[in-house]
Amino acid sequence: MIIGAGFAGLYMLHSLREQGLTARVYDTADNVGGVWYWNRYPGAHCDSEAVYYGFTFSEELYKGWTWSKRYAPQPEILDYLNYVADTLDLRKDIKFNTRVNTAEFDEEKNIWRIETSNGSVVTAKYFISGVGCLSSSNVPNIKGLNDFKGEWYHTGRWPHTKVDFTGKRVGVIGTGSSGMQLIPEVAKTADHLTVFQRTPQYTTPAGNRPLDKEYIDELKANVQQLRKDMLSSPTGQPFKRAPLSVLDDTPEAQDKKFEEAWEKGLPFFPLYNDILTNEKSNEIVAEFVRKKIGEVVKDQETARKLMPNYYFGTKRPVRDSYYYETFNRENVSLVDVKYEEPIQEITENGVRTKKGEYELDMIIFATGYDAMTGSLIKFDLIGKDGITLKEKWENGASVSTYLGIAHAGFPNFFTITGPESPSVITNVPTAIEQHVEWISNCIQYMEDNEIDAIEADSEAEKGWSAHCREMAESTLYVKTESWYTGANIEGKPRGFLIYVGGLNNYKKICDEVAENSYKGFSIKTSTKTIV
Ligand code: N01
Repeated sequence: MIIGAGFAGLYMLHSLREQGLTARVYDTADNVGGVWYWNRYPGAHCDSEAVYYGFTFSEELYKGWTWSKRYAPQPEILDYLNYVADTLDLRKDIKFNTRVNTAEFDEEKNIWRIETSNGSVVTAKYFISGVGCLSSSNVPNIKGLNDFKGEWYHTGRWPHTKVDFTGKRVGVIGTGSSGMQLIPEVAKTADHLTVFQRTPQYTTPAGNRPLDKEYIDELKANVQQLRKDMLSSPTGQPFKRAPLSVLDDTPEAQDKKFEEAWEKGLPFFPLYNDILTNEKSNEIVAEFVRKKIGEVVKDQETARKLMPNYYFGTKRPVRDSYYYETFNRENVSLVDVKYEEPIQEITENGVRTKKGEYELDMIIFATGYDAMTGSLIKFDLIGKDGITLKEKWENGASVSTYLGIAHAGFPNFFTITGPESPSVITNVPTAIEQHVEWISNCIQYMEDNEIDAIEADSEAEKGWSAHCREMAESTLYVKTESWYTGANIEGKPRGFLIYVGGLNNYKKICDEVAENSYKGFSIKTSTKTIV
């Protein structure tokens, strides 16, 4: 039993079926796609390069699909996932429009009993979450939203019908990846766009462009090599970081490299190896981007408001298409709701800040997600002794997992790209492939050895969580408030629930655990428990 019909759920279903098992996926949507089903806002793109943003486990599947652009727009990614579902004939085992309400482990029988929104109760030996890290939308609790007479939307729950901005006064709250992709699109047709910014973001140009046929053909001819390179890289993409500190270069050489990356739309991180670990190196990159904002944005007061003052890349770095340029348009204005005029309430007619009311016909919340844990504690997931995952994690205050895949107290339950795995700081489909294959192998091992239940040990879990924290502490990530640390959600306990040691190293650790007869797990057969 699998929840979620996005990248994770689709591959998990295929993989288990290939093993000869019976598997079902449940999803609340009426079609496949996961986040790419819900995130239909104008401008939505993936900022991982399209040629790497897909499955490589099957050469035929890879060769049968051709991406049109370097960074794929959302409709194309959704088409791709439909192509995957059709090619692998997955739909017959997916129940759409169905929410999992409760899942409870039966210790005597070693099965999961799952209740769904359509009233059915199903049982399964294995229960697998493919809900993703960013699927629980966050609409902030701002006083008065119910009184607003205009239209309002959240980017992560965008309607399937066209939303027309023409001639309207639109307000966008939030300037993360979603807001920065949406804002240039809204500005094209809105009468006026007001951007309510709490924290400015660093972004560098995406340089999106059509892909050459020769380039795609070459990748298709070498899928196995591509797959190897992606799985053996820290980020799940076949890039190498230059073995060089920013400080090893002269200011002229640094500037030349950054200028070239900016002009060509190349990512900054592969240029040096210490941008996220060395404060001085980071500040040089940050200052370069601030200088660029000052050059691109004509009104210097607006430019000043757009300049971030925290470590570059410690909030999820964004790649944009004409974001800063959009603030040169006559019909766009920027409101700083952090320092200058905090939002006080939403009124019938718009948004009231400390300085006054902004009349609006439409409000768009680009305010992100209760990330990493939100979707996993939204439903009643009840493990041994009647303890829910939410209780175990003390509502998020003490999240702890084994490898981000398994959970003490929750036998035969697995999370694909769960908290404390590399997940969101890698190319997610690659991380998903690694997880799905590890889980499939684990299940095969259980079936081959007539194992009834496998459960992470508390001590192994504690060790893994401590290791994750230690790795995170060695980076600058933990020094910035972001959704990575839970700071975007009011009242959410802080933590850093991502393994930052690289997908390549993480894969080695997971493989070693499996090779050592699932070290750190307790294994239960019908006759004995092996620790
Ligand atoms: O969400 P976010 P997102 N009042 O949390 C602001 C992935 N993604 O949907 O920074 C006012 O990043 C908040 O302010 P602050 C990607 O991993 C990928 O944009 O918390 N403002 C911030 O500016 C990404 O990182 C793609 O101070 C409020 C914004 O809302 C992740 O999804 C595309 C507020 C939220 O930014 C989430 O991105 C899109 C309030 N009460 C998304 N509450 C790709 O290209 C929040 N904010 C792959």
